Amino acid sequence: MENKELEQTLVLIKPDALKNSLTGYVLSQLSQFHTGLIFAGSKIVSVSKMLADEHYAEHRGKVFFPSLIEYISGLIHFTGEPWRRRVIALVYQGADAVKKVRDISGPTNPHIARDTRPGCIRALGTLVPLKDDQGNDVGERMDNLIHASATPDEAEREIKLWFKPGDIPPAMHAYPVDTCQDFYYLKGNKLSMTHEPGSICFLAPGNTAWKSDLKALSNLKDGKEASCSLEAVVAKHLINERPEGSS
Ligand code: 3AN
Repeated sequence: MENKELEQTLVLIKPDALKNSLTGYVLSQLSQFHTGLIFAGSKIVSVSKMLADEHYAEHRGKVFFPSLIEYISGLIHFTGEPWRRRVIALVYQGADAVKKVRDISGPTNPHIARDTRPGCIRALGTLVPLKDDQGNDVGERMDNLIHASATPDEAEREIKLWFKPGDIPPAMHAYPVDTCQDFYYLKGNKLSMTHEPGSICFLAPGNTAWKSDLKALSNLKDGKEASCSLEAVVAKHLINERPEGSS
């Protein structure tokens, strides 16, 4: 992003914030009056395993990863209420968007947030001990209410993961888009260029898509290395399209 005035960042208001009715508080803290930032996108998202896994890809294999995926998917805070399992995904835009929102969010660990930055949003979060099958402490889950992109590069990856270009007004697009020329289908977890029974068409000729996604798909279909995984391209196209687990 060359024009700093157009810098964008991703915010997720996570299930613990929704459960505790903190949405209004978070939006108020991030309002244009306080931050100078404006909305570029917003959506209520039922978070699939595919989306959660991709969002937190850097933490795969860590002891807290399974619990982190359950947390962002709403399974922890809305166990018996699947219809309430959502996050609010937002794109904010403006000068120094990433740093401004990170500052107001505060440190990742809510206890450290309380100690070092009282008043920041994550100071209202909680730490939950994680146990193994024998009941031994193996770590903790950080229920910290809000996700905020850590760097402009991370913001680009995350915004493209959660939002299609069509979710954001064209004049606010921060990353190049292009028109899709092919049909792309998902069959199971495989990419296919032709329709087969049970396959899902996630992009069709004429659709607007992130240019980097189209490049990645073109490479993946040719068996070449791509800048991101198939799941990172597909997940956003399946948001709110069908219940988790159905094909
Ligand atoms: P941040 O959300 O501040 O950018 P990341 O990206 O390092 O922090 O971590 C993403 C999420 O993973 C955090 N919000 C937190 O819920 C969880 N997490 C990160 N590090 C740990 C850890 N050491 N123990 C437990 N959970 C963690």
